[in-house]
Amino acid sequence: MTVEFHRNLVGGRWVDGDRRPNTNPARPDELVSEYAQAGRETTRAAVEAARAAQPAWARSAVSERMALLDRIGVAILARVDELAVLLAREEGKLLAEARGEVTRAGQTFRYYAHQLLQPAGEVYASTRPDVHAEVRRRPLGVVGLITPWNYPLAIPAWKVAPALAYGNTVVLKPAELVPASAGELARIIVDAGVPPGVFNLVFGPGREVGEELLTAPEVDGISFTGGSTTGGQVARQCLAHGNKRFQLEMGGKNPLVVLDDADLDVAVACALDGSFFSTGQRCTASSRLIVQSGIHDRFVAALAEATDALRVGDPLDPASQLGPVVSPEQLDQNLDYVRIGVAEGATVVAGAAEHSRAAGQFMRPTLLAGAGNDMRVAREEIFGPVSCVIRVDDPDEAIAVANDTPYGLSAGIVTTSLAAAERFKREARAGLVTVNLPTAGTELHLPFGGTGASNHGPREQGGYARDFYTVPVTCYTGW
Ligand code: TXE
Repeated sequence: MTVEFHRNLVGGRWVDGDRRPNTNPARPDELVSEYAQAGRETTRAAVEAARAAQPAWARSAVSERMALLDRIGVAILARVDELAVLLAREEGKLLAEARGEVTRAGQTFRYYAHQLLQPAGEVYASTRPDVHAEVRRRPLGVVGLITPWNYPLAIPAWKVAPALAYGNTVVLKPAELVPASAGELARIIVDAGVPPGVFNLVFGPGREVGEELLTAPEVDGISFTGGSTTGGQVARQCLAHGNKRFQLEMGGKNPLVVLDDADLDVAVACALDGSFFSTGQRCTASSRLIVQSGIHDRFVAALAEATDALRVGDPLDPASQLGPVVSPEQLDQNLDYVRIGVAEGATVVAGAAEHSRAAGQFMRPTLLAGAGNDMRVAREEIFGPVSCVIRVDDPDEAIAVANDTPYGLSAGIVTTSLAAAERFKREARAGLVTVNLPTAGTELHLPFGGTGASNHGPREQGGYARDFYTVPVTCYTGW
């Protein structure tokens, strides 16, 4: 396979930098691609190019922006198979999941092309005679988009597409672990005819390249997805440097409640998917399984059996059900958490308490039973294939435990009671609530985001994305 070299994109030019390798987590010796790391200077040049291009892009015809976004979406959809293999090789998710992600990215661009035909503002009755009152939207301006490694194409797509649609210019900084998907996206955007400077791409570490975006006076807003600690740093920098608008999508410690009246098969299927699919590397993963005592033992036995039956292997092998952990550091973190859980009194009922180095970055999905909600494994985001079971006595306790977390992204319940489901939708403190479905799995036209430590700022995705990427302007006209 040819090894592509991805460069930074600055003002329509491909810009070199220190050459860095991008490896395959399933086979760490295999080079997937190389990329040019940007320094502060290249990042500044990207910001300046975005600033220079912004006024003309904001004035461009809606038909021009629609056509560009549609061409980008069509180009992504035409290359689903090829881009999915690349994504699976650099991030480690299963080929089927990677195909789904690439398809989602293409559809997202097409969706925002059509969103531009939605009403662009609101007209109000004025309380004064001979006055016309309206609310218009103008673009936020130059936006810095900082993205994590777990959705290398979908997350950049759901930030870049609305940003461009609503007349902003963009500097995208993807995570260092997944440069190839972002590099291919940039090529597609250029080939689709984006004007120079409207879309820019810079590769490199958060501490250097990311911080340059946070501190640059020409940047009006930052949309960030990543860990909560990093999110806090992003917020502080944005406030200190020009009071930039910021939007943070961060971690989760998502509960899945299983009540005594649940269908056992549905409960096990939801827990298995939510806890372990995508190697547990989803911010919407179910990492706390809160199970009522009447169904508890049957549930744990059935889930442990299903967990042990999962086939962990190369993402390109269609027989695999779980790919590798994304990096050696993330693997160490996951294994540490298993040890911490056991030391705190939980029991490993599926998966391996010990990990063999011969397994490389492949980790058995691990289920911890007998956990308490005050244990570190129940409070901190692990971001790997590790889930814990917490036993509760009744629905009141289940909801109290579900809500006892600093996070609030996603929360699920498995029940056959309509009343219990309705109560959960009302009382669960989360931005996403699921009933008889895994806590992960969302749709592109609906808002996505959480509460508490999971989120700051307006929702992403769907029509709600406009709230971040535009500024409402209230206009009064008299005559
Ligand atoms: O995330 P980071 P990482 C969680 C998960 C994981 C942990 C670390 O728990 O174990 O975060 O993963 C950029 N200024 N999530 O290291 O560090 C960074 O380069 C500006 C949850 O990938 O938060 C990358 O592009 N930018 C999450 C992006 O921020 C900075 C998904 C995210 O990096 C920066 C991924 C700085 N000071 C990880 N430091 C989710 N919930 O979706 C880093 N970056």
